[in-house]
Amino acid sequence: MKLLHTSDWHLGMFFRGGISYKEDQEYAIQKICEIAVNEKVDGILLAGDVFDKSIASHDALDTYNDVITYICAELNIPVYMIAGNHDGADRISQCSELLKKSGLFICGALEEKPYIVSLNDTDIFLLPWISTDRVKSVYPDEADSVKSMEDAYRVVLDHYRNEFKLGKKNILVAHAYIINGETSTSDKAAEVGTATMVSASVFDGFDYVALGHLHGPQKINDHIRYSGTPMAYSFGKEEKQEKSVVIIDTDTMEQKTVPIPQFRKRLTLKGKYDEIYDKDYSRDILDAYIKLELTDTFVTLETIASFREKFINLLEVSGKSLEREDSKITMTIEDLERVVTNPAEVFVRYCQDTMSEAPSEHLIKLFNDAVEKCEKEEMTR
Ligand SMILES: [Mn+2]
Repeated sequence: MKLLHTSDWHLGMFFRGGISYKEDQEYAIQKICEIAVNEKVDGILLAGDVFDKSIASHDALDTYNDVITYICAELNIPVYMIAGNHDGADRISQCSELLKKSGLFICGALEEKPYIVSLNDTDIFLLPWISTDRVKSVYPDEADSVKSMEDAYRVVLDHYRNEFKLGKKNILVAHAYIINGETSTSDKAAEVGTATMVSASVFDGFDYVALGHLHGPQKINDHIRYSGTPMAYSFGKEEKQEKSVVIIDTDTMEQKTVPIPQFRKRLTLKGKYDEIYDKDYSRDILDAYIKLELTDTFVTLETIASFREKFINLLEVSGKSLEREDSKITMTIEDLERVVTNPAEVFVRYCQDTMSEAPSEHLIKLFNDAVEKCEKEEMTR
């Protein structure tokens, strides 16, 4: 039997309130479906953070509905899914008993009875994101021994391991932060703190552990992998990661990764203003999610506005700061859009840019009064 492991779709994610990744996500997930078909997999393991927010947006639900229905009903490939720390555990598991009949297996919150789907030669164990509090309340008799996340995983997984059957392969789908796992900028916002770290040994005994949580694809040991996100969600390390899924053959327990083609590139361009502005770039770079690092230029709203004409998906610009000679500042498209609708902020930026000084409260008040007066005159005209 063959299984495909993916995670951290983060449906509904936006770039800091601005640009939606819907188009990119749908493209990447479509590619994952193509890989599933080409590889003739018998199931898809979706290891949490399906959504970006616990109360998923309309757009996110829209994509989820289309994609999951397509996989389960059109492709006839079952999906084995758990809630990650970003998902609303109770929300995503609505009607989960009913949905099993359609090939959608969802484990929302931890329950006392381990969630197991028994297939021919393989048992799939679903373990959602857990907290120490949840584990204490589900297993009150063992609450005293749960002092850390590590303890919590040991308690829960001992219950799971008690269900191992002779001659069966045991595959676990979980959402956890393993010590020494490599983080990316986009999962820093997630609950990646030392308090939630666990050692790889808590998963001992399972033939394969399909993990979600960290966004870079990585192999922890022969039995444990993070599939990573379907697309890059941050600059830096993630630009260089080749996003992929893992294909697991349960007969041989062989694993291989298959790259996921991307709708847009994501990259950082570093150099002098003129060099970057005058250079001819290929279409895929002009369309890419871009971060500019200008080495010789002050970052102003004008800088962003002018480069945005060249790079339509420019997200961030960093360069020299007017306020402090020795430091760098980074501005985002969101900053630009916010100031367009807030005249006082444009005024403050203007003073900073031209006079190297922020205006006083008094000056800002005078400016706001003047704007208000103009707006009134405009209305009575
Ligand atoms: Mn995540």
